Parts: sequence; structure tokens; C-alpha cells
Amino acid sequence: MAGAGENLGPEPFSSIPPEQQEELKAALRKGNLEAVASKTREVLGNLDKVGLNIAVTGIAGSGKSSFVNAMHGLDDGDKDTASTGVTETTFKPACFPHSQNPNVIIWDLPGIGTPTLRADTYLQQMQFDRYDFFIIISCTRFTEYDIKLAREIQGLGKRFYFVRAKVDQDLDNERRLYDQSGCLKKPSASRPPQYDEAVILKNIRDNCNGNLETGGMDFQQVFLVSNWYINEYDFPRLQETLLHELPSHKRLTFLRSLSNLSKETLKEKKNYLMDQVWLKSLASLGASVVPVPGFATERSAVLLVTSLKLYCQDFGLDKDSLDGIARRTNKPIEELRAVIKSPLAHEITEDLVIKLLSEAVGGAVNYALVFKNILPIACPVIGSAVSGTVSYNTTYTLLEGFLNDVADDATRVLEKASK
Ligand SMILES: Nc1nc2c(ncn2[C@@H]2O[C@H](COP(=O)(O)OP(=O)(O)OP(=O)(O)O)[C@@H](O)[C@H]2O)c(=O)[nH]1
Ligand SMILES: [Mg+2]
Repeated sequence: MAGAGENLGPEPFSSIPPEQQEELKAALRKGNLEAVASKTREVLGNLDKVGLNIAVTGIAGSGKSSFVNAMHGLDDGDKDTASTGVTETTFKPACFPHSQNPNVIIWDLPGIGTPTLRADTYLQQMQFDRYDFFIIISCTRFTEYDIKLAREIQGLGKRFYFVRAKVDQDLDNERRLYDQSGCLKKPSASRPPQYDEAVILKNIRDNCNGNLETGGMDFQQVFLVSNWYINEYDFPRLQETLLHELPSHKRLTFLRSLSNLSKETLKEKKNYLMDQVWLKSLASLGASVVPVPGFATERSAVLLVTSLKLYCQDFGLDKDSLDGIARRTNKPIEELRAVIKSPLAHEITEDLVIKLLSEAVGGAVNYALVFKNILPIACPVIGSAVSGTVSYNTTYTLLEGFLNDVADDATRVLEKASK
């Protein structure tokens, strides 16, 4: 049992939209197991449909399409990427659903301020209200268009983030002014005598901030990114900021679309998914969806197969994700596979689930979570029924154990890939 004060993940119910929280709580108060299970299945079904629409905008050629691909963890040339290029390539909003989590859609908007798209009608043409938040991308200075856009977005009561792309190119350009040992070739008062990446990045940041201030914007943080190197510069911090500023019931949806760039992201994914384990276990009540030998029911283990497959995908333990990591990091896929102890997504079958369920029967359930999430709300009858139910306990033990295992595997893959 988890001890008092142990981190039990996000607040219970916080991942559920407010109206549905109330409906589920009402079912728990009434105390009918079958009704609770059925309401929980409905809530879980709705959670799977929570959508997130992200707009990427900015002047032509700033790197918008490349940013869309980077956010989705795709390389140029992969299937379903946003097309990129040195000439104007995007003319109307293009929709890019995440390949594994199609509820997360990034909209690649065309560049503003080109002869085909006038600044004064741009916002209407782009149907601005359909997006959850906006990313405004620049690769040099933020222009009057960017600032005008930001103000309009603010006026619509939505969030926006300034992203300065192509910083790898800036660093390369600066690097050319220094010799091989890092000494400035031609002395200049505006540059440090020794090559210093941190100083160059700080100059770019200061320049962007000054430029936005001159345009009349209140202080806004600017994220410096390279679309080619998504684990570097401010890309991971940008993803974390976007995540934490989303309404809580949309966070898991976004998290599931994020590449596993850092241990932090992996930990957050695990915490948020763990928060749903009690819901999934509640869904197993009464309806006998758990075909445990000895507690036999004829129902299939399809629901659990789906859950476990999705956990694998969420943690990059599927063929496509591993191929992508291997390609990006130049590591043989066998080396990555060697540190994974769990099955991959395509190896999850009903037979495997039934085997895992048999092992989970009688397992130690984390009752602290039951007490924290269910008992304060549920009527006493359902409270004791839930904590004494084989299907709840078995499902809980199985999902919790599997989630811990895949999260550990993903951490080892990340460590291997970054060596
Ligand atoms: N070095 C470097 N090049 C980049 C980066 N992002 C984009 N590029 C290059 O910049 C050029 C324009 O990129 P796109 O992603 O097509 O830009 P866009 O804003 O979508 O362009 P339009 O759709 O025409 O408005 C392409 O040649 C990209 O390869 C980056 O972070 N670093
Ligand atoms: Mg484009």
C-alpha cells in the first residue's frame, strides 16, 4: 500500500471534463456496481475522444511545416509529413493528425503577408476560433504581422507562444566567424573573443524580446528551437510549457502525442496514465470483462488488449516508434530492443492478457488510490464492494504493473538512445 504523502499522481477526476466528473460521482454515490461500471466505460470512451487543435502560424518560410513535423516526431520525407521547402509551399490550413493519436491535430497555416494572403483578412480566413492555442514562428525577427496576430489571438481569449526557429542555423553562421580552436577570427566588440553557444543564444533571445517590446507586446517568453534537433535548445521546455498550460482534461491527450524526449515527459505520461488505472478498473466491475481462469467469464479480454497496446504505443514500444528512434539516433534497432523487457505493441494478444491476469490475481493492490479516489465519494456499500472485487483488483494489479514496466522500458530506451 502506498504510504501517506506518497505521490499519487494528478488530482483524482482532474482528467475528466467537469460535467462527466459529476455524472460519475453521482453514480458512485448511488451505489450500483453495474451502473458505475457502465458510466465509467462511457467516461473513458469520451476521454478517448478529447481533441486538441494546435495552430502553427507565422511568416512565409519561417519553418512552420518543419515545426509541425518535429512536434509529431516525424522527419521530412516520412509518410504524412507537412511538406517543407525553400519556396512558398503552404496556401491553406493543412490538417495533420498525429499518426497514433489522431485526436491531436496540428494545423499548418500558410505564411501571412504573402501576396495571396493579406494580413487584414488572414485571421478570418484561417477560422481562428477552432484552435486551442497558437504557435507563432519566426526565423529572424518577429514582424509587425506576428505582433498583430498575437494581439488578435489574445483578443479571442486564446493562448499563443512565440517560437524562434532555425537556431541551429544561427549557431552555424556564428561558428564560421571563429577558427577551429574557437577564437574569433576578426576581433569585434559585439562578439565574445571565444565561441560561446550560450552567449549567442542569449543574444538571440534578447534580440527577440527587444523586438517584441518595441512592437508594444508585454513581456512574452520566446522559445528558441531547431526543428532538426528536437531534444535540444528550448524544444523540450516548450512542450512542457504547452502541457502545463492546457486545461487538465486535455493534458493526457497532448502528452500521448509527445515524443519521449526526456525522463520528465516519461514520468508525466506514467503519472497521468496511472491516474486512469482506477477508472479502467472500475470499468471492469460488474460487467465481467475480466476473463480470469477460476473466476471465469466468457467475455473477451479485448478491452485490456487495447489498453496494453496503447500503453506500448504511448511509451514508444512499437515497431514504428523504435524504427524512428533508431534512425534519428543512428543506433541499431537491436540495441534498443535489447533493453526492453515488456512485449511490443504487436505482441499483445488475448492469450498474453489472460496469462498476465492469472498472475495478477491476488496481487497487492495499491489501496491508497482506491481510498483516495473512490471511497470519499462512493456510498459505503460500493466502497467495500469495489475494494473487495476480484475484477477490480486483478485489473488494477495488471494495468499498474504493466504501466510501470513499459515506463521503465521506455526510460532504458531513452538512455540507450542518448548514449
Ligand atoms: N537549419 C534549419 N532549417 C530549417 C528549420 N526549420 C525549417 N528549415 C528549413 O527552412 C525552409 C522552410 O521551411 P518550411 O518548414 O517549409 O517553412 P514554412 O514556414 O512552412 O514555409 P511556407 O509554408 O512556404 O510558409 C526549408 O528549407 C526547411 O528545410 C530549422 O529549425 N533549422
Ligand atoms: Mg509550410
